[in-house]
Amino acid sequence: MAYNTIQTRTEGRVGVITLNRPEALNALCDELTGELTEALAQFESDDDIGCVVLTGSKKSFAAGADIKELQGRNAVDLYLNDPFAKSWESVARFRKPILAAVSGYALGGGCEIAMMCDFIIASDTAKFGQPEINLGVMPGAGGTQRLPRAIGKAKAMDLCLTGRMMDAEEAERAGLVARIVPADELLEVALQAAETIASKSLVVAMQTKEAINRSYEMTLDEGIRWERRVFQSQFNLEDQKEGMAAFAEKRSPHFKHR
Ligand code: DAK
Repeated sequence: MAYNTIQTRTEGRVGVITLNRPEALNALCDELTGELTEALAQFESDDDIGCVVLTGSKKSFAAGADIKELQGRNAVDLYLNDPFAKSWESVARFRKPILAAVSGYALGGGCEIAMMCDFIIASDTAKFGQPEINLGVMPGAGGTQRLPRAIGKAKAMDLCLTGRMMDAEEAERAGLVARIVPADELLEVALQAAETIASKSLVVAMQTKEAINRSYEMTLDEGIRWERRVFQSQFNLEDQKEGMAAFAEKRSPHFKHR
């Protein structure tokens, strides 16, 4: 499929989506978020894909929503049409595992989209921030909600109120990113992680992702009860029989994703 603002490819069971608007540091214009939504839908419905990597360029993962497009919008238009809900949230709603491989700027909506992914692998050049306050608005795609859950109230307040950027080391210390790697190795490491995930049972990987995400929505008691029910149901999977048999027979498992 040919896109104007993103590129897609597959590497084995991994789908790679590269944001590609270098002239605007991958600012998230409507066309880009529309294409991203379409690409995610394709990968979600493709049985041969077990994990997706979302990445940008060396200089910028995404420098936020496209400010030049945004500036003409008004509150009634945004409220009635709620344009971003349909496209941006396709990342948060994506059911298969999805990693963000972030190099350079992940600002505003760029940081928010990275946080919608299951985890972030950052290059040592990555810079995260929610600078919307400099534009006279606040984060609008989850920044005030996902950021404090990821890094705690103090740092989330600091970033959202001052608009300052946080480098990769600070982001890792704060718990926003899972790993930091040298910029030249970012894609390779992200692909390795994605290939590892894609080699597991897709059903179990999706249920694991769902369970961890549910932990943000449920009490501990309800979450643990829900986890147990899903765990029990996994003993109906061919992949559970195969995984445990393979261990006992000292061989690698061959999962069928059922
Ligand atoms: N939008 C549009 N163009 C952008 C852009 C952006 N966010 N960021 C950079 N560009 C463009 C620049 O205008 C410039 O274009 P030309 O002037 O060459 O035509 C080109 O990319 C290169 O940028 P710079 O010349 O500025 O490059 P520098 O290296 O000097 O600076 C920078 C890099 C990342 C520090 C700087 O570009 C910058 O501060 N960019 C803006 C970062 C920012 O404020 N991001 C937050 C955007 S607001 C919503 C939900 C969510 C949102 C909105 C609504 N709803 C639910 C309704 C999200 C809002 C945001 O993300």
